[in-house]
Parts: sequence; structure tokens; C-alpha cells
Amino acid sequence: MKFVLPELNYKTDALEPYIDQKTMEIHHQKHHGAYVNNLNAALEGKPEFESMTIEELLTGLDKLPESIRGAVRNNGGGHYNHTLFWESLTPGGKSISPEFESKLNEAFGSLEAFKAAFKDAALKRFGSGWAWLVSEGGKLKIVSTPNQDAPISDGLSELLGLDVWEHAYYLNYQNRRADYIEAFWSVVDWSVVEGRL
Ligand code: MN3
Repeated sequence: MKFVLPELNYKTDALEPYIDQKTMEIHHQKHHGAYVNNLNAALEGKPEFESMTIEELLTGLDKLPESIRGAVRNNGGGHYNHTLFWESLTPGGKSISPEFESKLNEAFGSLEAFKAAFKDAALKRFGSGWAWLVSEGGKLKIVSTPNQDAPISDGLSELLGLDVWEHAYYLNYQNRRADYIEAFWSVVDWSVVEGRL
């Protein structure tokens, strides 16, 4: 299967002022686009792997030949993570349902405590990577992954991810990763996040 760069469900300027248009254009077209191209290049001419879905590839990294394992982990992970990320965002955000908020309360104490713990994971990810809200067999957890590693490779189900690579925020926020994390909450589509559970 040839992987393709998914279209965004909104215009690249629609998340302003929280995520700026230039960042969205470069991030989607160039960065995500490169992950897709590099993933396809790694799989080209290997029909047994070309026929696999992205989920099959990422949950079976140890079964891939060593010659393509790193490329699939990095570029397949990049494709998978960014696809989830774009889908979790919407102009103006979409509010959280009382049902899901009570699940967050159960797991983390309160919505504020959840956001604080998520922010902490996103800030402490040294270098490049992601912060995640995941489900592990129905139990909500916060994790972070380095580079483009995807939680699905560790048997976790992603509900919400935040890209904290510098390419995700540096044009608008420079070194102020904390401000970018705070701004992110204004454009999260909680209906999508909840639907993943
Ligand atoms: Mn990115």
C-alpha cells in the first residue's frame, strides 16, 4: 500500500493565533510529507511489507528486517503520529463531554490536574518527541515518546498527542514550549479524542 499525505480538515490559517499558518504549511507539507515519502521509499519493492497497514507495521517492528526497521519506526511513526495530531485539532476547539471529563477526573483527580500532568510530560520530553494521553486496556495514562516513536508500538491506544518537536512551534513560540502547550488546549477537538476510546 502506497501511503499518502492526508489532507487537513481545515485551512492552514484556521488554527491561528494558537498555531500559525506558516508552521502549519511547513509542518504538514514538508515534515509530514517527508515522512510519507521516506516510508514509501523504504517499503518499495518489498511487497510483503508494502501490503501492510501502518498499524501492522508499527505493532510489528521487531518482525521487520533490520534494513528497514529504523526507517519504518521513524517515518512510519512520523506518518501515524502526525495523522492523529491533525485529526485532533479543530479551529476554536471542541469542548469536552461531561462523561469524558469524569473519566479524566477518575484517572488524574481533575481536568486541571490532567492538563498539568500532560504539560509536565510535554515539557520534560528532552529534545524531540511527543506527549500523549493513551488508553492501556481502558485505563487512561499520560506517556511521552522520543522522536517519532508511537505508543501503539508499546501496545497503547493513542487518544491525544502533542508534537513537541521544535518544528511544531519554533517559528511562532521560539524557545517558549510551555506557551505552545498552553495554546494547544484552545484547538483540541475533544469529540475526536473521546471517540478514540
Ligand atoms: Mn511534527
